[in-house]
Amino acid sequence: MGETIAAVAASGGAIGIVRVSGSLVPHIAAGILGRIPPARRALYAPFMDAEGVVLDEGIALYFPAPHSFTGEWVLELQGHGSPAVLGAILSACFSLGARPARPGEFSQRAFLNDKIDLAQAEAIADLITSRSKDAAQAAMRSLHGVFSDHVHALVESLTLWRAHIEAWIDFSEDMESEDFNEKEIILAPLQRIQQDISNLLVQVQRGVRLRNRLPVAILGPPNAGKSTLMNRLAAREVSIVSAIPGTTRDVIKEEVMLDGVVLQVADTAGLHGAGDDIEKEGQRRALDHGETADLILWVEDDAEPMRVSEHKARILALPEVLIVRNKIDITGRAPGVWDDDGRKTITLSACTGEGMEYLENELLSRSGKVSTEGDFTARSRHVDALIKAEEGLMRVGAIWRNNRELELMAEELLAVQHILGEITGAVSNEELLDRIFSEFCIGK
Ligand SMILES: Nc1nc2c(ncn2[C@@H]2O[C@H](COP(=O)(O)OP(=O)(O)O)[C@@H](O)[C@H]2O)c(=O)[nH]1
Ligand SMILES: [Mg+2]
Repeated sequence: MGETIAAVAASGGAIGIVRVSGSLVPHIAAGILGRIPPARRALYAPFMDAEGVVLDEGIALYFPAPHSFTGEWVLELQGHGSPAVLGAILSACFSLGARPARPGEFSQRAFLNDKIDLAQAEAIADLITSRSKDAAQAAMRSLHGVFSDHVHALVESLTLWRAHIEAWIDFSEDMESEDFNEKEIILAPLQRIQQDISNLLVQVQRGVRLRNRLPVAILGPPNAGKSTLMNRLAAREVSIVSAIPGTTRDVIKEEVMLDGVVLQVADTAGLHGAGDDIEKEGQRRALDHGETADLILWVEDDAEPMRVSEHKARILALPEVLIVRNKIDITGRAPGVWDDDGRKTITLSACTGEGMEYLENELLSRSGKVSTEGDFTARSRHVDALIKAEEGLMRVGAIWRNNRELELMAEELLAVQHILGEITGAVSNEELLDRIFSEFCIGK
């Protein structure tokens, strides 16, 4: 801290931006622009190096501390997008005392200066990498503190409850008296907070999925039409389609956009247990992929119901499997969603596209797109924290039931508060911060 940092924050387009933050900004602005720009106003000016050579001309924006993104003095120089031009402007900043910014360092400073909390800083990264409008909107809501507000509310209820419990510690002998209303003091708050955490957990898990793009694996016997289905979903020829079994060997992945939701679809080698070494390796990868996917589409050839794979039982035992009976253009079966022995089954033709809407609707509802209104992005570290908080509260309940130790309960509650505090960064350590910000891009 204290050092002034500079980085190219945008390049590759018509316009590029060099961003500088720190106490040397007035000095650097004077050096490059020949004057101190007005605060928060666009100034059109030449950008010069130390020798007075004009490197570029563009717009300078000057934000005196603390009214800036980082809370420090900030200068943004918008020049032409050439990496060479931007590199020269950046070098001029370095020669005036700035040093290169590390990934996410601007956001990290904004966090350290209390401009944003940790969940909001993460939302910035999510917004930058968002691939769909829904994901972007959800990231915006996190950035505006929707998620953080939920966490603050939880921490507040916990604090209040703990204070209440602590007030009784010195009077624990009175716990047998009439004054001590067990339901009001212990059971009701416990239940309410547990409910709040589990509600938030559901939202957060949806937020993680929105950010992560749902991994979907297409599996099934050879020649069932897996690659044809992949190409239909991707709306382009991603995989080779052929009547020769064993065509697909590697796992082929493609991002598929469906109504604002991004899926990561993987087409895999047909599973039949035989084949040469390459095919066998392909099948091993297919099975591995199935095990890590959030959803499996098990594709079968409706015209050849007998061609089932020995791996079918193993795949169907996995938690999220949709059966797709393909090639109904041959069998004449109607397209639709069916309940086949308690298994959701979709009949369609990947070739003609008939019935694809049933599959797409199913994919959308499983990707968490029920209503994204009010959703926010979140990360698995937030899910982990909420699960730990749930466990902590379970321990609190157990302590009460087993030995009514108020002091132990208060201690456990404090630990839960700390766990939740890690989400917003109210409680943080250097290692956690480094891990989070190092995933950001430079200049952010
Ligand atoms: N009639 C018909 N043929 C299909 C359909 N889907 C795939 N096929 C054909 O089935 C064969 C195998 O398709 P492919 O997608 O390569 O199967 P994969 O081995 O499961 O990837 C190819 O000749 C495709 O043209 C379909 O819906 N209807
Ligand atoms: Mg294939």
